[in-house]
Amino acid sequence: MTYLAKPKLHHPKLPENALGFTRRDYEGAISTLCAGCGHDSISAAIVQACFELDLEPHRIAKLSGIGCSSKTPFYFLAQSHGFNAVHGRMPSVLTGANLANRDLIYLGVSGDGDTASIGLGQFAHSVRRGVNMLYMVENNGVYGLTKGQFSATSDRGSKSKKGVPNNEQAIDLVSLALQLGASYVARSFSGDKTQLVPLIKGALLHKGPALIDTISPCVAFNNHAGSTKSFDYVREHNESVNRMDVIPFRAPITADYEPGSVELVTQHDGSVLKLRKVAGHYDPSDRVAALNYLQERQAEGEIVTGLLYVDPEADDLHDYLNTVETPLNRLDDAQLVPGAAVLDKLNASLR
Ligand SMILES: Cc1ncc(C[n+]2csc(CCOP(=O)(O)OP(=O)(O)O)c2C)c(N)n1
Ligand code: SF4
Ligand SMILES: [Mg+2]
Repeated sequence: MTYLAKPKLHHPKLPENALGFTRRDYEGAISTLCAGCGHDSISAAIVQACFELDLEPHRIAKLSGIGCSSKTPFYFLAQSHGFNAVHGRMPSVLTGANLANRDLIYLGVSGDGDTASIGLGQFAHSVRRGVNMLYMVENNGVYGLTKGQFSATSDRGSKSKKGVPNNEQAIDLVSLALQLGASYVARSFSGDKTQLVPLIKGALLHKGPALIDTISPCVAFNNHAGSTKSFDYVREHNESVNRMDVIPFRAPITADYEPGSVELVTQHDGSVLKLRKVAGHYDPSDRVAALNYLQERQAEGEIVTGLLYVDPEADDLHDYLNTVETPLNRLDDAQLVPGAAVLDKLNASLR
């Protein structure tokens, strides 16, 4: 694939993070997506989140499938590991990479077609297996790359650009991820960077399968009146349950809030999710209540956004498999092939 590299020059006064990197060091090539595409805003949010978290780019692995959304990893984190898989097959490649090297931060980027149509099985199994990752869906309700066919997340009754209604039931990826056992589940909107950046930061620091379903309007094929994934429709129906700040483990927590109005969730690495409640008494620690709430609000035509569920104590695939702390790709031959005596002992223990 050809792409245009961004010029390396930047303003000398551009802020640096704790590693001495500027935001530019987290960027990628110049985007070739349509001007105004929601996916570009998500790329910008990922750049900002990684810059603010002081992440070392070589510690991140970004993987994707096929689609306009899956092209976006070319446009951020140019210094990170990357793999562009086959349509709908990103989750299994990510699972394999994660098993081989548990030390990297895994960022899977996908589209609604890539995830909810051809890749539905792969998505489901990666989540239920507990793969430690941020699975980012850039959800526009259409197959953008192949010119705007309805995808499986397109709402029933939503109209195509030419006025044809979608009669099929939509798959709600947030509800699905909750049912499958995801331990960090959020929905956001590409047009709301203030909400999206902290959600990405929290998910990157989370241990376990994290899903962010980000509604990301396709300006070429799904941004008209009659679409439920257009900028106007999402702005009008967006109901945020909370607003989040992320406090990395080394930063002190300042009490600049009224008691009871903010909930602090400490994650396994010591980072703190500071949740400012917006909608009544929404409780992001209750999986069943989250599912019910989503169904109720959806029936009222609302699009619920925010951090919908988090289990800060979640285990991941490596815990389930009881793998060693050392990444498997760093074990030497003697550790990988312990010999006949060890095998005999193991067999004897199973008799
Ligand atoms: C096996 C296979 N089947 C079909 C296609 C054609 N195809 C390419 S992208 C795409 C859909 C992309 O939709 P989505 O994942 O929602 O991404 P978007 O372009 O909307 O961001 C399809 C059907 C393909 N590349 N490979
Ligand atoms: S076709 Fe749609 S999804 Fe693809 S780049 Fe253009 S606006 Fe974005
Ligand atoms: Mg799509």
